[in-house]
Amino acid sequence: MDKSPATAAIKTIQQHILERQRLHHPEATGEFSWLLGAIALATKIIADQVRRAGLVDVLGSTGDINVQGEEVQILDVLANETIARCLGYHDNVGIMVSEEDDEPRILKESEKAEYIVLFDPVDGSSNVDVNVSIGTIFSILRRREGVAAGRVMDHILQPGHQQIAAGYVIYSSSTVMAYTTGDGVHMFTLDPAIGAYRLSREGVTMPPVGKTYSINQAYYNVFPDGVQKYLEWVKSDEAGGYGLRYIGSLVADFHRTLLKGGVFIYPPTRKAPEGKLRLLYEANPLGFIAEQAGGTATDGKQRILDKTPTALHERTPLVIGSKAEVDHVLSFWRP
Ligand code: AHM
Ligand code: MG
Repeated sequence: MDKSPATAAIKTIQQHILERQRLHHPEATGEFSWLLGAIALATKIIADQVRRAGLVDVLGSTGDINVQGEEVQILDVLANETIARCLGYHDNVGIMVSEEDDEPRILKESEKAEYIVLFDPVDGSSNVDVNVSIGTIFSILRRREGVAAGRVMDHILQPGHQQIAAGYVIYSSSTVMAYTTGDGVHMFTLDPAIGAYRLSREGVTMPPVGKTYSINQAYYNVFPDGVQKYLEWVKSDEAGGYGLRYIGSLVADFHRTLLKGGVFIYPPTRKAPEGKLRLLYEANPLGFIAEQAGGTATDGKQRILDKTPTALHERTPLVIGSKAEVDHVLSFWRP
């Protein structure tokens, strides 16, 4: 929107979703709008917990280690259960998959429960203890037709181009939700005074170039040769003056890249040959958003959205951002 926040028309996320649905899918029942509404509600509850971190008991670790070998934060558990409670009431959500759960949760067996919702409930959760931005990422798939009863994984392991919606929420100086259903990327800012997400940017586009690169440089020695070569080039006079920004919360690093342009890179390392980030809850949804905003996402070999997942918690290398900047990386690194 071009207008200043003071004069722009006020539109909530619910109004926006219904409006777009009426425009593009007049046949729709409205079920899908309810689902996005439930996700918005869950993230408002999480935002409230995050805002009061330090006052209520959400800081630190539970002492448990999750299925992926990572320390579970108290906020991870709270957020995961909040999402489950918000989605569980919806007849149309059949399966919930979370980075925090070992196995998918079957919420409803019926075929009418056609949606599968995948989450990273709190991305970058270890950062909450030090007041650094964190986020929630989600991806929505539709149940596949013709799958035999009980074959849950066949519904879940779909390539990213099958997503019917994806989005993220960043909990930061303000709380912002971005989502796409395949007709552009739209952003909403949570207005704490009225407890509603208000439209702040419609049809967001990622700048086609951007002189910022975002990578954990400390792993230089364990990156592949090609990535090391890119990192030498990007600092050279020839590259013409790039800046480095790395927050260590994917949502925050991605949000900046989306708005300002640039590239985010999490390559394979010697310790993590498939990279660290998860295909289903991180790379796919952000890849969908990047593409919808005119950017791109690859694992170095292929488009992220074309990868066929083989396991729930599968990891993938990720290069995501402005087209020209991703191409620069690929000109040095072709695994
Ligand atoms: P999480 O989802 O378990 O919090 O982990 C993913 C996070 C990303 O937010 C971030 O991009 C990455 O881990 C940072 O990893 P590293 O500390 O290796 O740079
Ligand atoms: Mg994460």
